[in-house]
Amino acid sequence: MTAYDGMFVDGAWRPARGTGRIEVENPATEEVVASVPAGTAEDVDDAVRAARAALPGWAGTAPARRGAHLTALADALAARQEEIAATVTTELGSPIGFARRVHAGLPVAVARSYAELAATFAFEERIGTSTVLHEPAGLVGAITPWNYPLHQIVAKVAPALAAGCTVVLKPAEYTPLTARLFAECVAAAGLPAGVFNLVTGYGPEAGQPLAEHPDVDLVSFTGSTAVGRRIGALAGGAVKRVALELGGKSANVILPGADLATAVRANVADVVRNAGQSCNALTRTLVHTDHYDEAVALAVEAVAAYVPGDPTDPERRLGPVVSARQRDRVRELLRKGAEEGARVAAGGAEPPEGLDKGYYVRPTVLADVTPDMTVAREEIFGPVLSFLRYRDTEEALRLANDSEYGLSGAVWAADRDEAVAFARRMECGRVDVNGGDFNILAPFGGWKQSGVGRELGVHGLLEYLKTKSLQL
Ligand code: TXE
Repeated sequence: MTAYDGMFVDGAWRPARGTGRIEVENPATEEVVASVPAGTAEDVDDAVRAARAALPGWAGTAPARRGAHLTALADALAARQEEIAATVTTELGSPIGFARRVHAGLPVAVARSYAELAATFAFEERIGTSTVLHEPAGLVGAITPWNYPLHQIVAKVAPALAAGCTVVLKPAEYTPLTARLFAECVAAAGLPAGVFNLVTGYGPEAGQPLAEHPDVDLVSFTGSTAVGRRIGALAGGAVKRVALELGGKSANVILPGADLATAVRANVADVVRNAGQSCNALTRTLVHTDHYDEAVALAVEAVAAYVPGDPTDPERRLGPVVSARQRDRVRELLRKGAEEGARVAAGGAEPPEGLDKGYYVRPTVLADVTPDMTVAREEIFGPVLSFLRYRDTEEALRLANDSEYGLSGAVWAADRDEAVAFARRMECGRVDVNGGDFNILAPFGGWKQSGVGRELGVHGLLEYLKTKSLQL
């Protein structure tokens, strides 16, 4: 067990103000593997002061030069990819293969995309007789969750730095070790002191003071809808910019004539990925009543291939969920689903066999789910698919859009034009048509209760800029 000290403030590790600690648990073994300081409002104050002092210099740095710094940061992250992957596996429980490819690999690509955008974006443009300036929004308070510990950080910090903002980050209490590695990469890349600062801590003690801080110009939050609403209210009261990336209950619509086996297998892979802890997971599968039984049978067959177990095994595709709390939450929702009449076609709330340690959940297929059931409405954040049936395409669309959330969705059809026409009518921020790759330059963000603002690509950059128009 390693006890880490310090907050990364003003370009160096400095002692925390308080004595509180966060214990970091390995969800596969239930062992405490490390501890980090639990920050308080005083640590947040120090970090905000450093970020404020660094702001004029960084905002005044030529964008191409900021881009060069981001390239150095991407290189530093790439150099430590293996260590990052191992750390994510230890504190999140992600299977190591997925951790290498996605948790460690994706952020490098995102950081590089912002290095390029910093150099190529038109920070000044002409609109008719006016010159429009896109200026840094200021000091950013970033609050991130644990489900993609590094990606969530980079998806906020990289565009903020590209825009010329300075940042104070409060990462999730479950995954502070990855955040510390990120800070070490910032230092290794030689970014100017104070441009990026890290305060580890719990939400109410460190996150809230950051969101409330009068010297923070913009709060960017990813996490639960409950906390997001609270942060949105705080920001609204202070007339402060805010970006919120919250939960989802995304629909996967399989239209009649689509390749059922491909669509169902892809759906299972999508929901089991990261043990179901993805905000854009396609957790509601909508199938025509004529193909419903076959689709459920295909899903039951597909989930059998995902055997939960040791995430350090390179062949493993399903590890534990992040915490005892998350496991209990998933199990409780599964119990509720069964109580409300859903049929457990595979998996279920009982612990998986042969695993006496670790926060494992069985990959689960729920059939006969109706739109009013809790499992069809609430985000479960576990490896659970809910199958709903529809009788015609209009009903499929109604069901797909019958959610308080609107983060993402998917549609499958034999005819691409039919799929695109359906996708255009879905109420969400992103739709995968017949599969579709994860494009890191396309905007990511929610409609309805899934949030406000966008991440990734140029839309993610605009979030961290404010405009001024000069009438000439
Ligand atoms: O989230 P929290 P939790 C969903 C998912 C999951 C549920 C609960 O359904 O089961 O949320 O997860 C910080 N002021 N998502 O409890 O608490 C906290 O320290 C300021 C979806 O872990 O919202 C952490 O850094 N900050 C999601 C961050 O908020 C506060 C990803 C997120 O934690 C705070 C994660 C406060 N009062 C969970 N309270 C997604 N959209 O991807 C907490 N925090």
